[in-house]
Amino acid sequence: PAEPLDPNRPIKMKRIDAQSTTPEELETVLRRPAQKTNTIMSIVTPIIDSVRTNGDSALISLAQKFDRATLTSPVLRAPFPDHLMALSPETKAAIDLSFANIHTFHAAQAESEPLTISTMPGVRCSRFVRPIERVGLYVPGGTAVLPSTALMLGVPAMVAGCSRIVLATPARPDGTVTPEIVYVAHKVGAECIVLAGGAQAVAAMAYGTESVPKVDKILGPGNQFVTAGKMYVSNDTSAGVSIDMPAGPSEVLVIADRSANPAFVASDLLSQAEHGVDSQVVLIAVGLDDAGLEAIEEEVHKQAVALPRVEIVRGAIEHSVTLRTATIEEAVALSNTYAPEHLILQVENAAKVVEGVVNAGSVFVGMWTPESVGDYSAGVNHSLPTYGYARQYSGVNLSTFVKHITSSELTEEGLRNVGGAVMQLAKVEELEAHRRAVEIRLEWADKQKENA
Ligand code: HSO
Ligand code: ZN
Repeated sequence: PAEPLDPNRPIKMKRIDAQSTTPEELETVLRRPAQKTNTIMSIVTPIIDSVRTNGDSALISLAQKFDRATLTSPVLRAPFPDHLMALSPETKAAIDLSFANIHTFHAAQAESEPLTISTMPGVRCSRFVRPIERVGLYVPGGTAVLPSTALMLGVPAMVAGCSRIVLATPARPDGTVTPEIVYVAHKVGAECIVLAGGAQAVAAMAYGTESVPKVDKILGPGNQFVTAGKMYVSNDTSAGVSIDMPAGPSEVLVIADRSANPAFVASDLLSQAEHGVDSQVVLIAVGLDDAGLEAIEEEVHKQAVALPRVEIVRGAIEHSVTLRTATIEEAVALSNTYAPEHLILQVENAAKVVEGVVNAGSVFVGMWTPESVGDYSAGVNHSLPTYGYARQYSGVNLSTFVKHITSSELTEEGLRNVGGAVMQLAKVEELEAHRRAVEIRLEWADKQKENA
């Protein structure tokens, strides 16, 4: 039998010297664990099928099975009764302040004027914005309640002008939802809360049920079942639904130099580690000697053992790593390779270092900026690309909730200016009707002139 683990064993990150390590080895160290999507898909598919065929009654029995929640209806509809969103004044004030900051930052992202330009005389091209009409926002349940995620998805949807906002979150065993989430749903103008988690929530919003409205886009983080569900429905053309981005476990990469306060560095690493045992935590120590590293390691252990979620932290820290580099340039290059969801810069001239950042979801600049402020209240969004997808995806922002539509408007002069090129290319593609659509107009115009 395995020996019981010593609860006092050190909570310590693995150390690696970047300079004495080959780039290939470094890549292996920084590689995220593989996601086993196939087995998950085989669990998720029957769940989605059952929601499609049996609608509300499937949601009710799945809530019983997975959330141990007894529901009479799978939907809580607005206006939400006051007693379901009763909060302490402190919590209400905190949500209100965060709501205001997130609102301000996302409203500032609006493109107020359509973009219009003449590419040639008489050829006017425009691009304008319209909200995605119906959006479904998934707020995970699980080991923590996350009203902040409801804010991060709901506020930009509201600012974008989405006409129907549907929120989904698993119910508690008594069939209710955390009052904080109900309050946020109320503030962002959600029309209902779907009392479902996992792939069943995704399926309900993708296809609609008797009481769940079908949506056009599904957003929000979640476990592997939620992620697999989102992948499934976004690949099903009969659902006609898109998703925000692929999701993986949450991550942070902290770059710290000798100027950093070891206690601050440790606190940032731990805030990420407490999210889940699968959280990815990376520290890049720039120019730190052994004593400097030990100071951070001591803080990590000391602060970790005092945390309520110490066992989750222990799990995350066990597969986390510290890389030591000589220069900030090396550190930034490694970070760009890893493409972290969150990048924290506790270094001298941190603002200057940001200029070198190419791949990251969101950057936290300088000693006064813990990730927590962005997670909750600063105004930036916390729904960000993980798993290296910061290389090609943006975090949730205002444009996540809109489409760009283009328009062109030509005058006769405009058609004369581009018509030749259009007709020539149509000829090359042997699409005669395309060519004629121009020619017929120009001939008609010529005739008008002759008759004048
Ligand atoms: N750091 C998480 C978001 C979060 N933190 C929610 C606290 N609550 C992923 O970006
Ligand atoms: Zn967080």
